[in-house]
Amino acid sequence: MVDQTQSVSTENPVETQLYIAGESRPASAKDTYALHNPARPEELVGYAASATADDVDSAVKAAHEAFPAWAALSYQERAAYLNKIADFLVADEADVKFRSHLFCREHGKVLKETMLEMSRLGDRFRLSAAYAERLATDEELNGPPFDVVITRQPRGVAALIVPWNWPLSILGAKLPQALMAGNTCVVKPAQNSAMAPTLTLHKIAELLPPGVLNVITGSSSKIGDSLVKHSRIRFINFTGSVPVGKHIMQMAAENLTPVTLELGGNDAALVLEDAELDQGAFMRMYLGTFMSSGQVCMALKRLYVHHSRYDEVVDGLTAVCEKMVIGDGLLQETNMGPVNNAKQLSIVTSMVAEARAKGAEVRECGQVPDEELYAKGYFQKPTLIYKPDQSLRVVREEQFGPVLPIMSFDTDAEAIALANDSNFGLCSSVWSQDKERAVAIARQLEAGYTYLNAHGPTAQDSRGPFGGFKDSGIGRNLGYEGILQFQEYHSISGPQGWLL
Ligand code: TAP
Repeated sequence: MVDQTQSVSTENPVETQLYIAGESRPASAKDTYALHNPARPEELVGYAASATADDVDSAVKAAHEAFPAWAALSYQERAAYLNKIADFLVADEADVKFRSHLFCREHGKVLKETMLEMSRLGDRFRLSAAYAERLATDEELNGPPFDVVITRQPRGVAALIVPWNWPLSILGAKLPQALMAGNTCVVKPAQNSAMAPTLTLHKIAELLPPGVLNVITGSSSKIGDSLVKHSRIRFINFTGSVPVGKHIMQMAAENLTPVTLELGGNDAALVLEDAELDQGAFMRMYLGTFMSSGQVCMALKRLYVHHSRYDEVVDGLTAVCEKMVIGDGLLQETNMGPVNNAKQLSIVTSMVAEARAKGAEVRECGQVPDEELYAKGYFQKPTLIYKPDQSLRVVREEQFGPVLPIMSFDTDAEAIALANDSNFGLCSSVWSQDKERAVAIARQLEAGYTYLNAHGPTAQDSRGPFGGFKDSGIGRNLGYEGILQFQEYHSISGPQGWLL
């Protein structure tokens, strides 16, 4: 187990284990893999356990055995567990500091964001618990011909698969909901940001009956399919890329296991000619785009501005980007850290290179206090691409990095068509001072969530179901609906007067 009193430093690499059947344990083959700091790729941060297919089987069996007792609890009883977890997650200041520093060093994001993710996870536990009374109420239909009670039951063992980019917030969009619904869980964090999420999951699991929450880490190529195809898995909730989402759906088809898939996005923001464009608006655009170095599924990824306001938006947003300090996320003055890994960085830089080669104007903004660090780490400055052709990859594909193409439009109808001209449909935003016009446009956008005069994680309300149209996925997380996905409907009907 990790000694929480030690500092997170190169001399003290952290080591995280699996959590199965109420116990922290090494992988059965005793294997681990190393994680490095994306700001300083040569710097070792620690080792995570590298699970085997046998470990997956043990985790699923433990969850299966714990299921009947957990499912038999009332919603109020499960809500009490969830509220206790929410309190406990932030109770120990030294431990929160330890986990957020570790998170920062293994992931690259700035410290403020790691703290935001930690508190958001607790908030989402509390929110799920608050639905206890509503969940306990069955729907009733009076006859004739029959009286019907529509009840719901938990599905069983749920596999929760989490990506590296916003692992704690995303965990908060599926784990509390799965538990509240009465499921037991096996969670698989992503390889590239496994340790802080795993330590956080261990804390949560310790507060639950053994087997209710199990955690496996390691390479998806070794354990992914064993988890997804396991015959005792009754539901899969996956967040990640489109190709892996499709693969999981194919694997799940073997057992007809239902899936929720939250995949990528290529969110459009539409700035109308009547938008209020003050400093606050430019700051919200900046955060909506560049938070977590743009590695956010719901980030603003295509900015469409009415031609009459185009120069104003370019000037305002460029000015904000120029002030940002790029560097080590652990330093107070840093506004934006590195991209999480070399592969992601090369995807981003190749899109920028293509835009340059095809004649688009590219501006890399921001201040770099430590050029040596910048040269070695996986960094990309906040990058704005002015009026790129709509056919460029940086417009058509998800960048998942700190790059934003800015285009113009003439009419509302053109703006709506441009926003919807994408394989993705996760989020979108409309910026206007006319609320009726903004809402009317929002209703025509093919997206699971539309923000008004804002965009991205800081503008999101966790009570609204979240997920996407088209390639952005299937199903919804968060909100009341996010709990219902973890349950099966069960109708009970009888002669009039029997049930109601
Ligand atoms: P992926 O490569 O798809 O990985 C996501 C998770 O799936 C990781 O835990 C990964 O484990 C696991 N995985 C990979 N192959 C698997 C398999 N065969 N069976 C079971 N699990 C498997 O995505 P990523 O690179 O981590 O994240 C970036 C992508 O996720 C972006 O496209 C982004 O848009 C999307 N994303 C979407 C959302 C929403 S809400 N729609 C939110 C965040 C991210 P390993 O790490 O071991 O490979």
